[in-house]
Amino acid sequence: MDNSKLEELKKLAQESIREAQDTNALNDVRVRFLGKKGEITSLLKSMKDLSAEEKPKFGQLVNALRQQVEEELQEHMTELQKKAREAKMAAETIDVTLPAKKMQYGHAHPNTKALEEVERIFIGMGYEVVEGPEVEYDEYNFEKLNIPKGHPARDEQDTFYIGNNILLRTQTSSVQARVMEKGKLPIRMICPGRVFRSDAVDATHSPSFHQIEGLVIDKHVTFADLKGTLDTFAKEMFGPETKTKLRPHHFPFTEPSAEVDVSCFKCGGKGCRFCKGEGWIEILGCGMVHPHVLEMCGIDPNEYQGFAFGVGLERIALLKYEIDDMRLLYENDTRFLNQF
Ligand code: 2U9
Repeated sequence: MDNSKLEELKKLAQESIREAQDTNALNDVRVRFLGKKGEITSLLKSMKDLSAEEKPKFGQLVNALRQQVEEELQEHMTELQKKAREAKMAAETIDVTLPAKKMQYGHAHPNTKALEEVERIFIGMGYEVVEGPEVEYDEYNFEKLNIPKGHPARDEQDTFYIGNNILLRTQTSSVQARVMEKGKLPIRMICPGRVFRSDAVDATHSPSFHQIEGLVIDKHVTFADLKGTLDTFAKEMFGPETKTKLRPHHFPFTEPSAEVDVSCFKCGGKGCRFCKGEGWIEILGCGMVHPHVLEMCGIDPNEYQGFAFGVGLERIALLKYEIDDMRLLYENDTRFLNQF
């Protein structure tokens, strides 16, 4: 092979290097000339056909060519990498003068707001807020609350059983039974929390909802104390004009028991769409703690009396915020939640 052929190959390699626009194209050029089957590599392989005196000279020339192409490839590669880096940096430029993204402030769920309001009112009357387990023993959820096995109230409060004696609590009264059993008296507390029942979902029912139950145990506690407490609560919660009315009722854990209605805070009691023309809205249940419940929780009913009450948190939230479907409280649709 004469020198002009080597010269031609050099020019071709240099031209190919110059034309390569990116690192991939340049790698192809490297393979084409310096790869295992590359054009310069093949030259070295063909040396075996040369005479002994031609070999060293030709070898020197091809090696020089190889080295030069190698250097130019490296040089162009560095240049292309620099350009690629600069292009990437330019594309990623952060304009610090742009206005910031608008902050989205969240807020408390209507259930939480209603709960905080109820807690505020009772804390103001000297009550403690106590929480307890959602997975509960049958003993605390039913037995100690005067609902033995076979009692019809168990049908109304059917729930998910984890074992024979362990279930998802149907009422937060189980927490109160636990506190009573500890024996520290007097007691003045409310228990807010999630409860579970085998109920189908509709506008006013859910298999999981929240209760707030209250309990007061002391010496000389009367039904008048219960009435006064709930009347104070209703006035604070729904406005100072609110009146309360007790209707006799039955609960297994209280005797006597009552349901409490408040005068409609929309129409003041005249009757409107909100109170379905009644003038009154039912909000809670209450009563004097049954002596048998006191006994089962280790308290002497001859020395101590108590009253208890229970309210559905969702019911309060629906009334307070004039929401007509309980399902809205659980769907977490921001178009709904943003209105509160
Ligand atoms: C003990 C003894 C008695 C709690 C009470 C009610 C009446 C009541 C319901 C209202 C609607 C719950 O959310 S709801 O389903 N509750 O009517 N609850 S008296 O009585 C107790 C609690 C604890 C030891």
